[in-house]
Amino acid sequence: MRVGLVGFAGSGKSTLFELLTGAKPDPGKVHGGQVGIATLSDPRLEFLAGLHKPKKVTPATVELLDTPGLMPGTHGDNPQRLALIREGDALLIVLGAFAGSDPASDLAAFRDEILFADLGVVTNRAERLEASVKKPRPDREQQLKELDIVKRVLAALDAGQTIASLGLTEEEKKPMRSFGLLTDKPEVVVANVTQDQAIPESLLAMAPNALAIDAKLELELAQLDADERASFMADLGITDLGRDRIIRRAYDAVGIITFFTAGEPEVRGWNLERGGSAVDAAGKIHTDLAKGFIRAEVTAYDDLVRVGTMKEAKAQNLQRLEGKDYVVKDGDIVFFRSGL
Ligand SMILES: Nc1nc2c(ncn2[C@@H]2O[C@H](COP(=O)(O)OP(=O)(O)O)[C@@H](O)[C@H]2O)c(=O)[nH]1
Ligand SMILES: [Mg+2]
Repeated sequence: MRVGLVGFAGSGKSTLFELLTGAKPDPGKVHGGQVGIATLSDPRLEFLAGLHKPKKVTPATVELLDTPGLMPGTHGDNPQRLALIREGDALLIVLGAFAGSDPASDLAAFRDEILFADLGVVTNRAERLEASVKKPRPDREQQLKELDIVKRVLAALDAGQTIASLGLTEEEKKPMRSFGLLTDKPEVVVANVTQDQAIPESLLAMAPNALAIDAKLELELAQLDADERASFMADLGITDLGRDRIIRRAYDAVGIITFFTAGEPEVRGWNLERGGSAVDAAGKIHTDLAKGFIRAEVTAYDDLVRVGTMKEAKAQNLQRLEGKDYVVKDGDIVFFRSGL
């Protein structure tokens, strides 16, 4: 799972990148996109670690890509700059909401830029297909079908609508998947505010789920030791931090859930696409585990917390044996039985 930090230059992307990943932004790397790893802090992992006392605790992670950001004004080379994030699963749009910036108009301008960039890509594809279907060829039927969809997408983009808003099926989107269309990606909107500032109403009108963070202040807090941090937070009246909320929201936007494996060597959180099966989950750990899949022993996290121990969960028949097609739920603790 990869999430691109995007927005205009100077909005606070690199500050947020450092806060979320702990990696120093490297000006030499940002041009090609700097990758960092953010961990999902999860109280469930701590509970499981308390039970199993493992040698190692490994949280689920997400890859973040810091980008140079767009230049304000008319398009310019923004479509090329945006090409960096075509492979991402979601856009984390960072809007400056400090020092007189206007995050609502920046969001409008940003959305305009991604529409424009997609329009370029899709127009190209439409032109190629138009030329191609004039000739007799074995996949002409297929191409006609694709052209039909591409034309619908073009009409939507022309009218200022995103591809996501069209509600196309996965099957319909398939031929366009390799283009990494930006207006088809889920968005997480973050207003980079100064301290106690609220998100402007004008921004909430456009992005009701926008999150606020003071990236610079939180980065400064993150660099303090725990005691100092607690006392600064008390002085400033800060009760919770934006960092975890943003990572959690990125997971939800992409549609990723967490399942756990728990034992003495390691307690670990894993990412799985929502709706994924037990055998999909096994494949996240190792291809052999999926190939040799026999059964999954599954305990729901809430059941475990209620009864207190794995042993008790087993005694109360809360440890279920599930087959390949079982749809894994967020929080499931899974032990895979494999024949390989
Ligand atoms: N006042 C204020 N300045 C910030 C904040 N966040 C970032 N900055 C400053 O804005 C400038 C640009 O930040 P940076 O993270 O490099 O932006 P980027 O171009 O989007 O990567 C830097 O000088 C930051 O110190 C903030 O929350 N408040
Ligand atoms: Mg930067």
